[in-house]
Amino acid sequence: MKRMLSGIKPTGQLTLGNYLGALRHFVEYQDEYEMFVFIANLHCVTEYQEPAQLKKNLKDAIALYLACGLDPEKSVIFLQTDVMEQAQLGFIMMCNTYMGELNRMTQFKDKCAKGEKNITSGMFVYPPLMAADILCYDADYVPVGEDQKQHVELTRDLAIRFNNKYGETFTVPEPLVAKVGARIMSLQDPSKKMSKSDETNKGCIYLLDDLAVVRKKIMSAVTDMCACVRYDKENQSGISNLLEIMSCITGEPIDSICARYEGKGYGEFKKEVADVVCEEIGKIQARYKEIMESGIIEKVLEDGAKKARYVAHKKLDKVQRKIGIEIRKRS
Ligand code: ATP
Ligand code: LTN
Repeated sequence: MKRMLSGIKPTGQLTLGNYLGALRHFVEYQDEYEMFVFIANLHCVTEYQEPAQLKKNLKDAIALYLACGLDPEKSVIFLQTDVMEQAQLGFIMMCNTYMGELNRMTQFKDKCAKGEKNITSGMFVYPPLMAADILCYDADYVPVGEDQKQHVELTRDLAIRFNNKYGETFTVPEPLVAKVGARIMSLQDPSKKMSKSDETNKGCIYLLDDLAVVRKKIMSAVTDMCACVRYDKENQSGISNLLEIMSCITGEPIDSICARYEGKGYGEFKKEVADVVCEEIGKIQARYKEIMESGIIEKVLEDGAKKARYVAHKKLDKVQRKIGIEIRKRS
């Protein structure tokens, strides 16, 4: 069975973008692949997070993983910091990554271009840690949203470089980016990705938003003057985004939705999008509540960490022997 791995970094509450671009696919794939899914809590602290809030976000994220349908019987679900091997391999990967490569990472370049002050060195070396997360488990595939593809591509380069230098060690992973829903845009500024760190909050739907708030955000989503429900990302980016959201959730092809709305107004269309999104999120929230009350989260994480550690430990041992920094086998 091929192996798949992915992670989410809950620096805020999980969003509809995280769900449609990533989480939903983890659930779909868990029957077909050996699935490893974790919370990237080390990646979270590359920027300051208020500790109590971060702790809450981490727990909510695990509960949402389960509420969206990840099944601990089928998938290994764990916290990045519960498997120290990942951070240790992360350092070794940093030693095999060139500064020039990290300078070219879009996420880092965007931060510099925005003139962000005090970018940490942890942020700069974020990609080799992500590479270690993936390579520790010999993942064949990494399902991610569009914005993370470049990091997985760097991981491939690092794996190939290491294999060439030290002999066959790592599986070279492939990014899996869905055709629809890989980049859900902000409802207020459809030229930007829907992001947890949205300052206004109005353009981003959080999975734990009150349903009345979700409806309001969709009804006030930015559209255009064309008065025609059409998929045209260039000229009608707001409507195209809503079409993608609806198609992702219902499975109805975008063309067919457009055909149903011929001659009809945006109000009616938005109302259906709001109904569809509220129904989907409502189901997730009901399960989230049950999970939070059940107290199963700690047990899921403990079991997940055990299984993940077993795999990562063996891989790190192999790497350390290959590069010559280990004399005796670790127990
Ligand atoms: P931020 O929004 O603060 O930039 P993020 O949501 O991109 O953070 P993660 O939570 O780690 O960061 O992302 C988890 C997964 O969700 C990644 O695979 C990412 O590509 C995907 N993802 C995030 N936002 C979107 C979006 N708007 N549309 C589709 N996929 C997304
Ligand atoms: N960088 C990713 C989160 C992440 C990840 C990973 C995703 C950390 N390690 C390994 C896939 C595989 C993000 O910001 N979304």
